[in-house]
Amino acid sequence: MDTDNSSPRGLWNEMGPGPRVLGGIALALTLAPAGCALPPGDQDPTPRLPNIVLIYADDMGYGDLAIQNPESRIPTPNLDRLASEGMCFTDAHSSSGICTPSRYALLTGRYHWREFHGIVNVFEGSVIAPERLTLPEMLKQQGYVTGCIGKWHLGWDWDAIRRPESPGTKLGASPEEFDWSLAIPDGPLDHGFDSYFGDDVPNFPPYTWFRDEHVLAAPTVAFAPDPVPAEGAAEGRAGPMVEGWKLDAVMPRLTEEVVDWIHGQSGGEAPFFLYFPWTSPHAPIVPTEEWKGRSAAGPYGDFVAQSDATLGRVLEALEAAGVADDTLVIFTSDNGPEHYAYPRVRNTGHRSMGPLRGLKRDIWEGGHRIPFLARWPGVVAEGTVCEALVSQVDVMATIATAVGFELPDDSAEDSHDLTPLLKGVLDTTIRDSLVHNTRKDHYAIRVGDWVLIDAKSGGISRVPGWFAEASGHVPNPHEAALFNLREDLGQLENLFSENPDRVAQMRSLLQRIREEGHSAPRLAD
Ligand SMILES: [Ca+2]
Repeated sequence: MDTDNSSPRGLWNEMGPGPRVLGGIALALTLAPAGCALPPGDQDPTPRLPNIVLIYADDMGYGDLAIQNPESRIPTPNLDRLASEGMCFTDAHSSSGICTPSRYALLTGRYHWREFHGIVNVFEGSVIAPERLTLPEMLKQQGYVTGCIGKWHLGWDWDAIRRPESPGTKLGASPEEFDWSLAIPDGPLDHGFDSYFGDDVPNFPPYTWFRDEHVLAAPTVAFAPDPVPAEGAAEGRAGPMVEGWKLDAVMPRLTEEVVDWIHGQSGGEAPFFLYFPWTSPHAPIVPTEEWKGRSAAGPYGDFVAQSDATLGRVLEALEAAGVADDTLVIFTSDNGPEHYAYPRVRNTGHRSMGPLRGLKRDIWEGGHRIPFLARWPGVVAEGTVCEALVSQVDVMATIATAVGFELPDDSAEDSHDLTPLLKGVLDTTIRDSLVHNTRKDHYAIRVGDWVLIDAKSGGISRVPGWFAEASGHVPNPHEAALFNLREDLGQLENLFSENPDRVAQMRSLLQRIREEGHSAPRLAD
């Protein structure tokens, strides 16, 4: 087959002799963007654009997957299966060590720290500017049906439904402060999704279901956790709640909605994009009765095992709908595990952080090196392990290539195209650098095997003394820390003082990336 290799849509062919379906996709792209009917007589039997399912776990650690932690105490058969049927990236990173910034970067292909650092707090507005191109907006332009089911946590325009007489308090708002009958703007539907179902943030008010831009039921009472979590705190912020709201009903309901949504796409003309950000295993740690005791890692382990079963339901639904072979499934997590991971090591022997140093919030590896799996039948070879440095920021440019979309210069400014890796060219370097950041003025940069923590410590989460001692942590006598991750994945041996030239180069590169406003290869001067 002949396609124009000079066009972005021919890129798949330039990558060499991939599986045949790739050529089919490239041809389909060249001939007809998705959603455009071909003229009579020109009907092409080649496959349409792939469906895309992006599953985003919340606070799931690198060591929570049995396939990358041989000592895991949690059964994760469906994650294991997804990895065995696709590619497991072992050096993949979220943009931040916390929720909102990582989600922003995933859905825009841009480092969060170019815009902000913190999370969207209770009743705060959107962090996505109206003109910012998002992943679902890009896919809608290519004819996709786009759905978001789960944890949004990128903000809404709450002021639009706030009653005029409201005192305007954000924290602990009473139910009377809002007119719950009104549409809430600037949420998922204003940033590229055709539909939304979820509870926005599982531990923030309002504790109620959202369907598109409305709440399904007005919250009328003050939050009280039910059930009280068996591990960790509920972490539920004060505010309005629907009477009878059950924290352990959230993941089961989201799972049912996702299964129904996938079946609803069956036989549809357009390809679909489903973004399924889980509320688990983030606190409140609330496995259902059915899942209690199913792991050897306590209630958290049970919650992860239950979440793994949710993944199984998604994979089953794709098969039942007859689309599993035409669907790219990506599974990843927004940041490392919460601080309950430290006592869990002592109590159960399970290491949610695996071999990594640090947890959620940290710029140590444990804060942002996360599980990352991709299954794409006919494109990604089964059972592949990819050790290349990649980021969730790269999802946007990668999918742009898959769907034949040419990214404008003012979008996805930090996104690198992972297509060669997915196609099995594993010895290529896609990323020669990656910036890690959670808090303002607290950065690290990765170059090859080296990571420079450009601060006294990579830690933000408090480390219990017993854990630090058992792990061999020692105080850093220097102003920064340099590690060779190939030889020292646990980040224990600081090579800062022995490598002044390398440190200077890495600092200089970090400064340049921060100042230039972009790092994507396609935007290089
Ligand atoms: Ca999170």
